[in-house]
Amino acid sequence: PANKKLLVLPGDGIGPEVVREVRRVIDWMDRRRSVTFEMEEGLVGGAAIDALGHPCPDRTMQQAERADAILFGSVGGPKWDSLPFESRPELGILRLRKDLGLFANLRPAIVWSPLAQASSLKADLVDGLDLMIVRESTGGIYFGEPRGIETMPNGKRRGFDTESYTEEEIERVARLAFELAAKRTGRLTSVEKANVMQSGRFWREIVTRTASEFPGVELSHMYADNCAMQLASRPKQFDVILASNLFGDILSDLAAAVTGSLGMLPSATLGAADASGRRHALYEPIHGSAPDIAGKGIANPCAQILSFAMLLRWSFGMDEDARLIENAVEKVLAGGLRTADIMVPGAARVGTSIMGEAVVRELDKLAA
Ligand code: NAD
Ligand code: IPM
Ligand code: K
Ligand code: MN
Repeated sequence: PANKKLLVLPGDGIGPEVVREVRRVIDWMDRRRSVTFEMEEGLVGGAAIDALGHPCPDRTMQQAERADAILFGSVGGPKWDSLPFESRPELGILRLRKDLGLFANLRPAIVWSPLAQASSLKADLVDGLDLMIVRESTGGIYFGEPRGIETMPNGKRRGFDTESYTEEEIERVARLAFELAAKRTGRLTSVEKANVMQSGRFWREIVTRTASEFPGVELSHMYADNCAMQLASRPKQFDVILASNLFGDILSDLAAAVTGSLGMLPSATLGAADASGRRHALYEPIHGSAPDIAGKGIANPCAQILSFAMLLRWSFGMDEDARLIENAVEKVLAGGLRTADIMVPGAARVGTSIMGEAVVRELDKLAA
């Protein structure tokens, strides 16, 4: 098969530690000659600030433009916390999303059976859970203008941001969510606060209008606060959840806790397809650089490995290989190996690299 151009951006903290484990999986695929990746590595976040003075240098953007898919780690950390707002490491991921037009952030939350015990909820409430959060990722309060910290005419200071969504921004992410729902169980829950926010009212209006293009999908609306409560108490009622940039960010961390750990959840962030069907896409775990455990070799690499599986499925149509990797991860968990974040009584606690090695061993067995 033709070479697939892959850009790897490990970033900061546990980012490079968990990306290293994906490399094992990529090496394994190379050995099997199932596919050849043309890999390039780039700088982003604090690592890019240290080396080149910018969290997302133009060089990285050029690499990203050329790539067929991007595997992203995580950015940020205490070392860069006192930098001015415009030069923080987090700007790295925000620029990639914005400048590549990656408007739809897909965050599946799946409870792997062996992990039901690790959930913050009772096992029967989550066993078999399989939901997909579609988070808008280039608009809303993350990018709205005006924003800033200023001194008002009365001498007092204020900080402010703007939540704003255009018709097109809502419509394109809604369409993607409807298409996904149509391929799943056909239920879509759109989340906003139409009761208090004008942008929320508008969101509901445009999503409702878009629904007429998808008669097979059952659309319901839910206020974001209620959705948080429902996720934390009866998560299995949901199939696809559609939310703004900010609400989607918060609800997906909540969904992670329900599935067991932030260390398990991958994501895909997709742009629009061009005439030839090519689209920019970035894959990353939903967790951050975890400064509290960075450098200790104990981070869970599963979210990063599963992000690579999503990359194979969404960017390269390699469903079979994606499923193989997912099955290998599930087998490792079922076999009783656990990183600290998903530890349960009776399991064997292991570090990042033992976990990665175990996934490759299971791949060997599954492919034999
Ligand atoms: P975080 O996701 O980094 O960590 C939250 C908690 O989850 C921590 O206790 C951490 O140890 C744990 N955790 C996260 N991933 C884990 C893994 N793979 N295995 C085991 N435990 C894991 O969130 P935070 O602490 O709020 O943020 C830390 C830094 O990361 C900040 O600078 C933040 O801005 C950044 N961040 C970046 C991204 C990204 O790169 N897309 C996402 C979220 C946060
Ligand atoms: C995420 C993170 C980012 C976000 C930050 C680091 C900009 O929390 O990817 O979920 O808020 O989108
Ligand atoms: K991340
Ligand atoms: Mn987040």
